[in-house]
Amino acid sequence: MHKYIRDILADVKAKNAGQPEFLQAVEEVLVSLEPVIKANPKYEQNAILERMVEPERIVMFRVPWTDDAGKVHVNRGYRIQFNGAIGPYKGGLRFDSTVNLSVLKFLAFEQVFKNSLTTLPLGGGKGGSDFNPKGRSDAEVMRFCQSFMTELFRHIGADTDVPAGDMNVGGREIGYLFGQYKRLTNQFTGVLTGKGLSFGGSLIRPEATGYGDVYFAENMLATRKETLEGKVCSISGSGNVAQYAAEKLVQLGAKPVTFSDRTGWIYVKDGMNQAFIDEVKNLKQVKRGDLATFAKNRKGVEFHANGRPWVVPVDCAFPCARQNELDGKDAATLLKNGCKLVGEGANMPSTLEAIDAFVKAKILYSPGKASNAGGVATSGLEMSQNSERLSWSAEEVDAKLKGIMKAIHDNAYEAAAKYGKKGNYVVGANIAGFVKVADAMLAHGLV
Ligand code: NDP
Ligand code: 2IT
Repeated sequence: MHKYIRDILADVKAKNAGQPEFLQAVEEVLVSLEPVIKANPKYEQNAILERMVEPERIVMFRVPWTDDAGKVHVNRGYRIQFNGAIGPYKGGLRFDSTVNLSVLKFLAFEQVFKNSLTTLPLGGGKGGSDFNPKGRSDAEVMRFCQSFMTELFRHIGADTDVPAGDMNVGGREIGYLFGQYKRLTNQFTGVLTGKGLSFGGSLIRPEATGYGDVYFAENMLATRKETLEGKVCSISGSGNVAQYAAEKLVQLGAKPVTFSDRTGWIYVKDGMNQAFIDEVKNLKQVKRGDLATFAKNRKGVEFHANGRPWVVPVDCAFPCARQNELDGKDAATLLKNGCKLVGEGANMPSTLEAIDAFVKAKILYSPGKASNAGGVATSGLEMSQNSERLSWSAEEVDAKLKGIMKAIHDNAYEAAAKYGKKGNYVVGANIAGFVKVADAMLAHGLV
């Protein structure tokens, strides 16, 4: 390993002990930057890596709120403004009991490279809270969101930092957050994306991450003169990204056979159709229910309380739930069963060991920061529409999304080929994302 990279990694480990997710994300990126660091001494001379692994700013705050019984709760809120070299900070908010500084720092770090890949002028950020909306009433979620925004509003803005949704933050939460921002500032601006259509949201934003993930897979398959037609596909998760990945797969003639959630996973041997996916959308978006209950007495649907969907033999796998949900053992099972493509919809769903196995096996493997970038890219399109006070048709947005996913694919493919790693999308995505941000930082001087 190049000495500069080795030294920075050691330094990051020493300074961020106790942040395993963040260290994992940094290691994955830094190790793959070796060829570009070697070829360009200017990055080391200007301490670009030292600056890139240090967030520009982290805000942590108290979020007090009352439940429906009048009991007071206190959660912790965060916003990490990681790198603003190429645009306003941009990235989602995650509400989940598993949220901590390590998880949000890994997500914000990944977001910097992802947003650079989108071809749009977006810096990287992430935020959220250890609050879990599951099992809470709408009124409780509203009071939490209002309290959260009462601190967050002073740190964000349409040209400063533009949050959006992530795990457990969807249209309902964005609506409450937007309402409180508007009330506090008396301004109607594009300060959040993923908004409702009646107040500045973009058509196709809810679909964009899942659709984009599948468009990216199509582009990868095209390099081997293949298509998705007839391919059996497993999907993990059953939330926003998973639902629309399944929908696009069905539209393109593939056969999605699994979904998962916190209660377990389902296997639909004959493949899902649109009506089935609509039922899952209703289950998750409206009823806020679980797959265990949903699968009960349902013909053609097997429910498994234990294990993961990766045991099912498939042509393609789409991890769309959470970080580290696919480990070395799962990767070996997928490969043994003939899986030819893994297209990450979630952020960092594969462990370093799993990534290594996919790269070694030379299957088509796309890291989340490339293949799930369609969500934030469409958030960028929402920001453009808000700025020009116009809204584009679904066809227009979808066409732009498709074009962006192809551009991300081609840029990553070419960057890998340029450095002798043809077909390695990990190296390609990291290098293509890195160079644009690094060069902007050099141009800005030491800031
Ligand atoms: P949702 O909250 O809509 O869905 C998350 C899904 O993952 C749910 O089905 C959830 O189960 C499941 N899940 C979460 N934690 C666990 C766990 N510990 N064990 C088993 N299942 C779990 O989130 P999104 O679909 O928005 O996000 C999914 C992933 O995609 C995340 O990694 C996110 O960062 C990433 N992503 C999202 C983007 C977006 O635009 N939304 C953009 C790019 C990446 P349950 O239903 O039981 O809660
Ligand atoms: O991880 C992600 O890219 C997101 N959660 C979407 C961020 C956004 O600003 O749309």
